[in-house]
Amino acid sequence: MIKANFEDFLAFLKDKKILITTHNLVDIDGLVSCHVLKFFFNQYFEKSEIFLHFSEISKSTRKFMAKFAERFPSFNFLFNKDIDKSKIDVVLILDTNNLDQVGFPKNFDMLDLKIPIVYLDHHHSNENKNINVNLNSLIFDKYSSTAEIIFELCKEFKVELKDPYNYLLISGILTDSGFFRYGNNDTITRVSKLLDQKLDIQEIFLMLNNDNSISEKIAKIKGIQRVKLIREGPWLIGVTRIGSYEASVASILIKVGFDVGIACSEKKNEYRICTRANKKVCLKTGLHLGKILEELSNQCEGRGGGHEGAASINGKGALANILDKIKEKIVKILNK
Ligand SMILES: [Mn+2]
Repeated sequence: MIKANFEDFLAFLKDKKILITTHNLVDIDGLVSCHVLKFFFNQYFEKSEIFLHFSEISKSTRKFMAKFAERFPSFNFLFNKDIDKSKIDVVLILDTNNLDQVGFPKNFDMLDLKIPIVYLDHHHSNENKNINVNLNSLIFDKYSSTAEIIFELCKEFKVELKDPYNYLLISGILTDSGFFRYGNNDTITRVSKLLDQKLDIQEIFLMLNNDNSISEKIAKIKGIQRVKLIREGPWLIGVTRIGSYEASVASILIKVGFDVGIACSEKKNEYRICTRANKKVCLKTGLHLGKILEELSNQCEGRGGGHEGAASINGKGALANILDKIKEKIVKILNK
């Protein structure tokens, strides 16, 4: 099944000028998938014209790139900043299937382009409201990373990967599978096959080790020192205040053992609140932090939203008011 999909995908792309890109705030899976796919096309197609574009690259991805460059100094992370849209036959979007999440090059308004769009992604695809979606898209939500789909493509069509590319794929798989936590047996098998080329997994762990700055470490420690515990039956909610790094602090609360973590900061007349919840509390109670914060942002001068287990809100005015409302809503859902 998947082989037939790959064949259609490649037949469609053959002899086309391809722009490869991924979602904004490029993560490691998006980055490595684009680079390895470009390499694959260059090997597989006799002649190919491949362009690569990234919008904003996330901070942790940039840290990874710097460490990777130390290990493989000759590896080239370059990409095309400005692209002449008249030179592109097809846009290939990796690691997302939502056009809203993609940052295109300047003057590249997808809405007025007739260029077909092909997705290669591992996220669940919602009802396709996107324009121009080509049927040869490869969207497999059983994979824990896009890098794994690229790995299968290289394996199936016997394109051999050199060390840097193997390192890249493993890094993408490890980060997106949460170091196998969200993966399955196939995830582990694929990484094992990639490691067969005598790669050292400890070296990759080090590259992926995201050292925090001293100020972020202090924010996390203070966040833990100041946390207030609210117990609602079997659920533990942690609420804390810090000066910055709200998102990291809210995440650390979950790691420590809270089911819901709320980290707030207040500067002058502005506040920012980041919330996190673990999978279990969301599944068992129907808690959706993104919906709660989006709803509240309509009632106050704020902007908020996010996913079920990770959401934030920024606004003006008194932090205490909005914080009480958030706690109230969460507690109500946990007690349902
Ligand atoms: Mn991904």
